[in-house]
Amino acid sequence: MEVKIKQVDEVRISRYIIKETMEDWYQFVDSDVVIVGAGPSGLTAAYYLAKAGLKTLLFERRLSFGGGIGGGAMLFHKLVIEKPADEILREVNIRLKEVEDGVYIVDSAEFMAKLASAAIDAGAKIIHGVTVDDVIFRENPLRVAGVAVEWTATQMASLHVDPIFIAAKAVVDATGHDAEVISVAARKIPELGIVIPGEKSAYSEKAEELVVMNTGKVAEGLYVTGMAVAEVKGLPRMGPIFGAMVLSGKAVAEEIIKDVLK
Ligand code: 48F
Repeated sequence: MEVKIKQVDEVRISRYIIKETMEDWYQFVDSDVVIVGAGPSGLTAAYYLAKAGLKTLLFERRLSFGGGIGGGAMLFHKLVIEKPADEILREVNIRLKEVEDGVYIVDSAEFMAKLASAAIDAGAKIIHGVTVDDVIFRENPLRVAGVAVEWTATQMASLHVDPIFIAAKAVVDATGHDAEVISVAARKIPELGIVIPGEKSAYSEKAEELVVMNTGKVAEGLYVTGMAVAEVKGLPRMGPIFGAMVLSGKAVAEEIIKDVLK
């Protein structure tokens, strides 16, 4: 097959990549919202926040989307979603199979891809390979004012490299079971008065509602969503049913939209 391909030399390839990357970092160094973690709750929050017009930056430690979605249940590639979370999935064109009244099965690859795509299309900036390892705080009033970030690769190599900082009006811990951001804030800023009881064992029916009900602000400027809620509020886990994750992502977005735009 004969094909005429535009010729681009290595210097131009490198220059374009460096320039465009730095423009993104420069623009987002002062964001409305920083979300930590591209699992189901973080991606859903990013979608609704960006859709509301907030400058939304999401950092994901890995080079992939979806957090726990991709692993499904014991690597089986289907997950359970229940009413009313199905409305959020339908909004981003994820197909569902109803297996009983109000209970649906979703394909994990489709779930990850379409949720991430919707967040990006809404205007959220997602940067992979970056780990949030600390927060910025301010006094009078006491608040969380942003995050400290480092390349995941730098951390994995145990190199002693200082981070850079990103300012934000709201920081969202969507890091899943370990609630990494709030754990750091609780340890390093005791004045915030955050005590972390830790997640309880599985009780799926109860856990779904409890996680959504307890989603939201934990300190000025600091919010929690998804499984991090269970860790921070001492709630049971629920396993491979994901309704609460997307409902929690939407709930945290709604609270931040009110707080930031007031
Ligand atoms: O774990 P994860 O999917 O969090 P979630 O949105 O959803 C939980 C469910 O997947 C599942 C469950 C539901 O029943 O139990 O576990 O609460 O996604 C968390 C994402 O955050 C990234 C991590 O790689 C994952 O993709 N992450 C964690 N810590 C950091 C981080 C960090 N410090 N910096 C950047 N990314």
